[in-house]
Amino acid sequence: MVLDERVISRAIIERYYQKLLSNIDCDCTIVGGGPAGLVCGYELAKKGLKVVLFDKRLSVGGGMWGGAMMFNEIVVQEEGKIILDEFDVNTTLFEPNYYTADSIEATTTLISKTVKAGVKIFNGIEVEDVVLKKVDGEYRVGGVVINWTTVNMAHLLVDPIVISSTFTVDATGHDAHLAQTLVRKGGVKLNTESGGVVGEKPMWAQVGEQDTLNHTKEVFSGLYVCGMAATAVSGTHRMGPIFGGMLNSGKKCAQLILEKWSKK
Ligand code: 48H
Repeated sequence: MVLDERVISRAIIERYYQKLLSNIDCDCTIVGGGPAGLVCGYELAKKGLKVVLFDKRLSVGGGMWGGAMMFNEIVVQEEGKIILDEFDVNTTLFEPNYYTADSIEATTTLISKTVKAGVKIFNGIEVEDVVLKKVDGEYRVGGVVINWTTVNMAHLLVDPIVISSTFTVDATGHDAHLAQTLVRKGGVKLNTESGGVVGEKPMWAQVGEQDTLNHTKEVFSGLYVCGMAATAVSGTHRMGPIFGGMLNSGKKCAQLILEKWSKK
C-alpha cells in the first residue's frame, strides 16, 4: 500500500480544526487537566454537557504523575478511594483510612476515561484571560482567551482566540490563574472573605482537605474553582500529597454546575 505524506498531513489538519471549530462554543470550559479538572470534566460529560478542557502542558494530568517528590505513588483517604474505585483504579490499603495507588495508573486512567466520556482535551494551549461581559445588567464570565503555550513562552506578539462557554472552571492548581486574572484585570469582587484571591496557607492536611471541598464553588458569576485553585482562592491550608480532596473537589464542582444547568 502506498502512503502519501500529503494525505497524512491533511488528515491531521482537517481533524484538528474540525475538533477545535466544533468546540468554539460549549457548555463548560475547564482550564487545567490535573486531578480536579479531569474528574469535573468526566462528571459533566457523562451527563451530556459539551465540555472542553485546555492544558498548557503537553502531558495532561497536572501534579499527579509525580506522586510526592517524584515517588510515583499517591495517597487517598476513604472519600478519595470511592472516586478511584469509580474510575477502576487499583488501590491498596496501607493503614486504616490510608490507601495508595500507582500514580501512573491513576493519572493515565483518569485521562483516558475523561476523554472517553466525551471531554475534548486540547493540550499545549494556555488560557491567558477570561471573557467578561455584562449580561442582563450583571457581569459574567462567558469563556476564555487561548493561545499556544509556545507563543507565550517565546513572548511572540500574536493575538489569541476566544472560546465561549456557559460555565468556566478554574482548575489551574496553585496559581488559580483565572481567578487571579479576573480580579487583577476585571477589578471585580469574588465570592471570598476578602473579595479577592486570599492565597494558600501552609501545610495542614486535615483542614486543607475539608476546606478545599467546602470552598469549591462559583466564585464569580459563571466562574467556578476546584482543586488547589479553590484552596488558593479561599485562603485555606495546603494538604500535601494526598489526592482525595482534589478528586472530590472536581466532583463537587461538576455537581454545582449540573444543578445550575438543570435550572436553565
Ligand atoms: C492552561 C493551565 C494554566 C493555564 C495551569 O496542579 P494541578 O494538578 O491541579 P489540581 O488542583 O487538579 O491538583 C493539585 C495537585 O496536583 C497538587 O498540586 C496538590 C494536591 N498539592 C498539595 C500541596 O500541598 O502542594 O493541575 C493544574 C493543571 C496543570 O496541568 C497545568 O499545566 C494547568 O493546570 N494549567 N492550563 N492554561 N493558564 N495554568
